Amino acid sequence: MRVLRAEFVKSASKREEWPREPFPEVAFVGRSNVGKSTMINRLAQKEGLARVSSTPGRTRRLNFFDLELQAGGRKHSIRFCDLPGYGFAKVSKLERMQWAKMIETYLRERELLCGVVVIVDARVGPTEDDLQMIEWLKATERPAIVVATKLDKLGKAKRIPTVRAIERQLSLPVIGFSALDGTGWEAVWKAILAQASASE
Ligand SMILES: Nc1nc2c(ncn2[C@@H]2O[C@H](COP(=O)(O)OP(=O)(O)OP(=O)(O)O)[C@@H](O)[C@H]2O)c(=O)[nH]1
Ligand SMILES: [Mg+2]
Repeated sequence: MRVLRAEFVKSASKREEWPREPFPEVAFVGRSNVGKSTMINRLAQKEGLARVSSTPGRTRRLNFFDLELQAGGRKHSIRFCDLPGYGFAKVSKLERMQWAKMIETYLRERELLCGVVVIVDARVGPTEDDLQMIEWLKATERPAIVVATKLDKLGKAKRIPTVRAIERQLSLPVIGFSALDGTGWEAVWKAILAQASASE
């Protein structure tokens, strides 16, 4: 499995701005600062592709990326969508409602969307917002790929048991990931490709 190409396409807030080429699309959702943009950069093997910030709540629009992956003897075109994080306290209620609306409209109406990567912090486990997102995706029949990230911040002996505990809590498979050391890179890509292939 090899990434051949990864590039930023555009930022969008309104539906009219969503890219039109019919590539299978995968969205990345999760709490603000959980590591969505960093995960995209790591999967794409391209530092600085998606903007990473030490200030939470920086991603305020939908950011689209086009990738080409070599896997299983063929090339796959896949589009990523980096969504603004939820649960960030330091913004006004109005702004939070606008974000929620933007995310919900996208997740509900984006026809090319074939999977949603829900990212949780391995050290924290699923928050109330994460649980709501997972329930909501289930109700709208959007397939969720749950990934527990920042695994490198846990002691080695705690990593697998922590991922298993989150699986039990959610009754869903969970992939352990670290953008720092690359744990889970292949597993996340495999899950994404499986969703993309199922939608073809
Ligand atoms: N140690 C470690 N740090 C990580 C990992 N992933 C992300 N980070 C750090 O977490 C912080 C937030 O990462 P971002 O990728 O900007 O998070 P985000 O979810 O895109 O945040 P918003 O766009 O604000 O919603 C940055 O300081 C990253 O370097 C990881 O796997 N391990
Ligand atoms: Mg981000």
